[in-house]
Order: sequence, then C-alpha cells, then structure tokens
Amino acid sequence: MPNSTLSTQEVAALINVTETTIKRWADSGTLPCSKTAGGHRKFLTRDVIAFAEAHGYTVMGALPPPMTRQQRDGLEFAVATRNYSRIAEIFFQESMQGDRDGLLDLLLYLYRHKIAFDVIVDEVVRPALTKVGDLWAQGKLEVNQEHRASHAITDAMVRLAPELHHKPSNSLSAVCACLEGEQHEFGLRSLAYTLEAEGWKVHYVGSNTPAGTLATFVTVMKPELVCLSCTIVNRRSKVIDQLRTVTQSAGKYGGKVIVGGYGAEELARHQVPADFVAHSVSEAVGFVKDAFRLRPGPKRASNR
Ligand code: B12
Repeated sequence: MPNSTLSTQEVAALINVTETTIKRWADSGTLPCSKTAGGHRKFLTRDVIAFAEAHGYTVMGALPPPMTRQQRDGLEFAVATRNYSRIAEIFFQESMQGDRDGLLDLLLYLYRHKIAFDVIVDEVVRPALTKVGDLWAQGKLEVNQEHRASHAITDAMVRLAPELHHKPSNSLSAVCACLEGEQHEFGLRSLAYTLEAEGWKVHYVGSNTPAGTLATFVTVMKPELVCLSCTIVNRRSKVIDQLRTVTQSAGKYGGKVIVGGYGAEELARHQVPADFVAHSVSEAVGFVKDAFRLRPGPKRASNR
C-alpha cells in the first residue's frame, strides 16, 4: 500500500528536533519534501527514516502505518462501488507525493480488482493528471511539483505494463507516435500497452516525430494500425498537413489511422484526415475491435 506521509510537526516529534529545523532542512533540499496545494510541507516516512539513518538521528516513537484504516476503507469502498472520481482523487494525492512505489501499488490494486487498464487510464489517471495540470495553470503548483507527479505516474505505469494480462499474438502490428513538436505521450503510451495486452506487436516511436520520417517508417513496416497523438495545436493547418502525410502513406496499403489526444479532440470539429478520432483509450479500443475483429488477415484495401 502507498507510503504514508508526515507533517512537519510529526517529523519534528519523530526525530526530536524543532519544527523550525525541519522546515530549514526541507527548504534547503536536505530533507526531501513536497507541498500540498495549501502550502503545507509533507514528508514521506521512508525519506525521513533514510535521513535519520544518514545523519545519526534516532527515530522516536511509533511510525504511522502506511495507510490508515480509514484511508484503506475509503479506497476499498470506492473500488467496490466503482466510484472513479473518488479513486482519481486518491490517485492524485499519491501522485503529489511523487511516491512511485505507492502509485504502482495503487494501480496494481485497481487492476487486480478487475478494473480494466484502459478504464484505469481514462477514469483515474487522466482526471488526476488533469487536476495536476489545472493547478499548475492556476499557479497553485510549481513546475517541479507538476513534473514530479507526472514522472512518478509514468514510472508506475511503465512498471505496471508487464503485470497486465497479455493475450497471445494476433499477428497484427501498430505504430504509435506523437506528431512533430509533441511531448505529451501519456495517452499514446497507455494505448500502446493496451494494444500489446490485446496481442498486437507495437512499434513505439513516441514523442516529437516529424511526419516525413514517420511516413517512411509506415511505408516500410506496413502496420495495420497507425496511432497518432496530438495535444498541442499551435497551427491547425500544420497539424492537418502532418496527419495527411502519414495517412496517405498508410492509405496506400490499407492501413488504418487513429488520432487521439487533447488537441485531436479540438481538431475533430474540422475535417481530420484519419479513420477515427478517439477521445479516450477505451474509445480507441472499441474502434480497433470493430475495425479488425481482432483476426489476422490479408491487408485490406483503403476505404479513404
Ligand atoms: C503531463 C503534462 C505535461 C508533460 C508531458 C510528459 C509526457 N511524457 O507525456 C510535460 C511536462 C512534458 C508537458 C509539457 C508541456 N505542456 Co503539458 N500537460 C501535462 C498534463 C498535466 C497531463 C497530460 C497527460 O498526460 N494526461 C494524462 C493522459 C492519459 O490523458 P490525455 O493526454 O488527456 O489523453 C487522453 C485522451 O486524450 C486520449 N489520448 C491521448 N493521446 C492519445 C493518442 C491516441 C492515438 C488515442 C487513440 C487516444 C489518445 O486517451 C487519454 C486517456 O483518456 C496536462 C493537463 C491536462 N489537462 O491534460 C498538461 C497540458 C496538456 N500541457 C499544456 C501545456 C501548455 C504544456 C507546455 C506548452 C508547457 C510549457 N510552457 O512548456 C509544454 C508543451 C510541450 C510540448 N511541446 O508538447 C496544456 C495544453 C493546453 C493546450 N490545449 O494547448 C495542458 C492542458 C495544461 C494546462 N491546463 O494548461 N506537459
């Protein structure tokens, strides 16, 4: 279960120094800490123990359990009732601690309680990261806090991927890439893991891929599916041009192209050169299941 956190007062009591000393150590970076939206310092128990051991302080008194009974009950109840907004809030709180192990435990807990991976991404991870982004945009989170949270989540997701149940190969392949200039790859990565679990061979190209090189790759590899992610749309016409370059290459041999991401949702109001615009990983999975019936077969002719 996730690691517990301690307040400044609790840490001071634990190693028998004043609160002022703790704040000084925290602010100088000697003792790792994060701040809540309200500006309160929070410390990971394991960081405090490591610090005490390294600096010769004796840890006094009993340590709080990793998660209180009340928190555990809250999570169990939220999972049992599929209360995703509550689960997302718990996930958000964990991500703000930057606690990668705790986040992995939480993800494993959800997955083992039969919440499908695409649902975890769409209903838990996405709202949690949206909240992180909103707080950052409002100036309530420092960039370092936002980065730490998103990296901790990425790390936990990478470590969750091998734990997913993998179906046997379906002999289909997919290329997953972000358009040029695009660094947001979380949705794409999640889709890649989902496809792999469904038996696809995935070529994960990742962030910031120029359309020309992607088109060449697609022409050579001839994947049945090309997944493109697009969040930042500074110039719509440029993004559309990039999409067209790739879809034309895929169209020549009948490959399908799906586009997703924050920016793609905006683009969907216009003519998008793609077979499908997905608002979520679950939607993409639905399209893929329909389009391919998940059976290998001869390359289909283009329907564009
Ligand atoms: C994490 C994050 C980052 C990380 C990305 C790390 C990484 N490796 O992915 C970093 C720190 C790099 C980053 C950088 C920037 N970011 Co940023 N970022 C975010 C944040 C907080 C979370 C995004 C995320 O990962 N969400 C979780 C995933 C799972 O959800 P999702 O992206 O919404 O995707 C879902 C669907 O869209 C779909 N999907 C997504 N991709 C795909 C692909 C396919 C093929 C399919 C089928 C489906 C699909 O499925 C997902 C699950 O439901 C958002 C906040 C927000 N509201 O989204 C801001 C946000 C997206 N960022 C923003 C901005 C402005 C930036 C920067 C310009 C900041 C800056 N000044 O430097 C840079 C731009 C970098 C660039 N050129 O790309 C803005 C974008 C506003 C806009 N519309 O233009 C947001 C919305 C923050 C805000 N509130 O202002 N960011």
